[in-house]
Amino acid sequence: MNMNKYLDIKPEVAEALAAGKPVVALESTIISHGMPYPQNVETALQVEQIIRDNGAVPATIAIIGGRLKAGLTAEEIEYFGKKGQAITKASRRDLAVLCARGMDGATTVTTTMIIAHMAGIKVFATGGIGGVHRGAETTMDISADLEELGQTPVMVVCAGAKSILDLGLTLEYLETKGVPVIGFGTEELPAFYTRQSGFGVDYRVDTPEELAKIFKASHEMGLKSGMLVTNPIPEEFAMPKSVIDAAIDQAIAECNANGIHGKETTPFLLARVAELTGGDSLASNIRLVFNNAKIAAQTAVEYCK
Ligand code: PSU
Ligand code: MN
Repeated sequence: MNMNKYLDIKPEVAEALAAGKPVVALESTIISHGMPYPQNVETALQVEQIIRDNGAVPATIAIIGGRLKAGLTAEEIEYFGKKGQAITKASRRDLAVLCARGMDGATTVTTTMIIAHMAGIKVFATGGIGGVHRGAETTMDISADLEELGQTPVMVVCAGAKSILDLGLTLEYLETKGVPVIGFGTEELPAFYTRQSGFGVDYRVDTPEELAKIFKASHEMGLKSGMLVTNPIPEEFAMPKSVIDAAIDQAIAECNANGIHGKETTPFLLARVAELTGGDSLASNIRLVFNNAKIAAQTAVEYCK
C-alpha cells in the first residue's frame, strides 16, 4: 500500500506491485535533457513496449505538478519530451522544493532511484549514469548518482558511463560507496557508445537469473546500497572510438570555454556530442537503451520468481 502522501503510483503499476509481478522503472531526464524531440518521445514509448514484451510492467518516473509519479501515461511522456530542457532537471536536492511548490521535474538516475524505491520498484533501466567529471579534482563535480547508488537499494541497468567522465575515478568512487559494478557478459566496463573502456568491472555476470540472485542476496542481508549493471552496447550499434573520442574532447573544451558548470554540464555535453557526430551518437544511444530495457525486464522477471 502506498503510504507516501507525495507519491502517485499509476494503477497498472500499483496492481503489478501488489501482485508481486515484475516492474521496471525508467527515468525522465533522458527524455527531457538526454535526447532531442521527437526521438526522445518515440524512444521512451518504445522502451516501455520492450519492457512489456519481456514480461514486465514499465514505470516511467517524473514529477508533475509537485507529485512524484511512478508510471506515466503516453500523454505525459509526450509532455516531457516536448518541453525538453524547459523542465527542471531534478536531483535529490530539488525534490522537496519542487513538491512544495507544485512544480514539474525530470528525474535523473538519482531521483528515479529514490522514487522507484518509495514505490517498491527494484529494477531500473537507463542509458548512462552520471559520475566523476574530468577535472573533478578542482571542480568537485561528482554526480549525485554515485551517492544514490551507495544508499538506495535499486538495481540500475545502464551501458556504463560516457567518457565525458573520468571513468577510473568514477569506479574508485563507487568502490568507496560500496556499490558492486557488474559487467553483463563482460569483464570490462563499457563506455556507453563503445563496448570497451580499458577499465575492469568488479564482477562479470552472464544471466538475468544471476543478476536477480545477487540483488536478492543484497536485500535479504539488509544492505541498503544499490547495484550497477553495465551492459555493453550491441556490437553492430557501437561507434568508432576515434570518432566519439574526438567529439567528446571538443564538447568538453567548449563546455570549459563557455564556463558551463553545475547541473548544466551533462545536458550540454550530451547535446553537443550528438550534434558533433551528426546524429550517429543519437542512433547508438537509442539502441543501447533498448538493450538495457530488455535485460532489466528479464532480471525483474527473475527477481519475482
Ligand atoms: N548520462 C547519459 N545520459 C543521460 C544522463 C547522463 O549518458 O541522460 C542524465 C541522467 O539523468 C543522469 C544525469 O542521472 O544526466 C546526471 O547528471 P549530472 O551529471 O548533472 O549528475
Ligand atoms: Mn554535476
